[in-house]
Amino acid sequence: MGHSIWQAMQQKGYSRRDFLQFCTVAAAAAGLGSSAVAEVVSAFEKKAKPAVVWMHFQECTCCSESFIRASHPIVIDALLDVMSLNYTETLMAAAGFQAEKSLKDTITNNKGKYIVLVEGAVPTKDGGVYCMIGGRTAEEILKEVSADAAAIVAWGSCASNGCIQAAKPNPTGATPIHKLVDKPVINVPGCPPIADVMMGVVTHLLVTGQVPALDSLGRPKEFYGRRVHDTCYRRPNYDAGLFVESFDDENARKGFCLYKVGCRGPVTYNACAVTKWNEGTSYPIQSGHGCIGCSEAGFWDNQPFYQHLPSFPGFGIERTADTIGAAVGAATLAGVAAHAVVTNIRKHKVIAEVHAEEDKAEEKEPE
Ligand code: FSX
Ligand code: SF4
Ligand code: F3S
Repeated sequence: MGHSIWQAMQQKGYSRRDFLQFCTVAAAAAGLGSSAVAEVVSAFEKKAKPAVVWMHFQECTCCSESFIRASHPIVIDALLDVMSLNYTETLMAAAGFQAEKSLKDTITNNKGKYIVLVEGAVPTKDGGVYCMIGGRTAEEILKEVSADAAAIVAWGSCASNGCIQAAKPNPTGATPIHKLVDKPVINVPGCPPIADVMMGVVTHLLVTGQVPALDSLGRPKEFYGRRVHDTCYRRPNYDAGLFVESFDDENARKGFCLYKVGCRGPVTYNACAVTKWNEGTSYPIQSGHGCIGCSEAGFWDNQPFYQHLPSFPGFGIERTADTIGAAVGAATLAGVAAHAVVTNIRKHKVIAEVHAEEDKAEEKEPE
């Protein structure tokens, strides 16, 4: 402690240019405009490295794997340095008593100032025996590290809503962390969460020293304010009633909407269609697979994944979608259609024409 973020970066051999680049990306990731860069530079020149502990409970470590693959390696590198990541089972060099001491020292010497990042759910059945570290239960450790934390972040669906561990019949009593600590928790769901979203959340905490705006489920609004469906590039197909009926059919080849083969985009709040994965390369739907709703609570229990579920909990658009699909298929619609349906049919026609053109072009192409 004592070092500013800029000093810490200098010690690591970063140039002033690297530092400024880091500040620019950090400002953007934190949801601040470019006018805030100077402010961020000034803050990072003065701000002491915040102490951070990163806990691992019932999980697969993909959240960590995701985090270290954010689009800006320099930011992740710098973040891992500037955060003073004092305890994380998977990345730290220390082991055994030395590691436990580091955790204890961090939370006692930085009361009210340190950040807790939690990966994984916490088992509460049978005295918590299903996840123990250093002879203590995950629940005991979580409560201890959370008591004097400045902020608590739940990484991934496991920590946010229980995920696969909590799937029926939830044999270990896996519980999301917000149910176990009596403080607000920033939930960053997704199995795993998107690297750039994780980076954005951590950066926001570092830059502003404040919790980002959250929705009623404790999720940062900036990233979880819209459904995958709202920003999906296949949405015009959905609106036009153009659906994939089974994988590998002609419609799948044409990139139609995956709703009928199980896509949960309409009930899933996540930034996948905007931020995308692997440095903005793609996301499940873009690679031909419907969204399985991995950022929504209880998604493992809402199976089968490849079936479009009329009884899907809270699914308000189901009827609309089916009506559109049926309407487009019917030839006798003229005159009775509402404006929306007319629009959809018009879109359907345009898209059908485009595809007919494509088919013609393909036919003409020499073998
Ligand atoms: Fe859970 Fe993290 Fe799923 Fe894994 O570790 S959100 S199991 S992909 O990623 O906690
Ligand atoms: Fe995209 Fe799925 Fe919505 Fe279709 S149902 S538009 S594939 S999110
Ligand atoms: Fe998960 Fe759906 Fe995104 S499955 S990764 S929320 S597209």
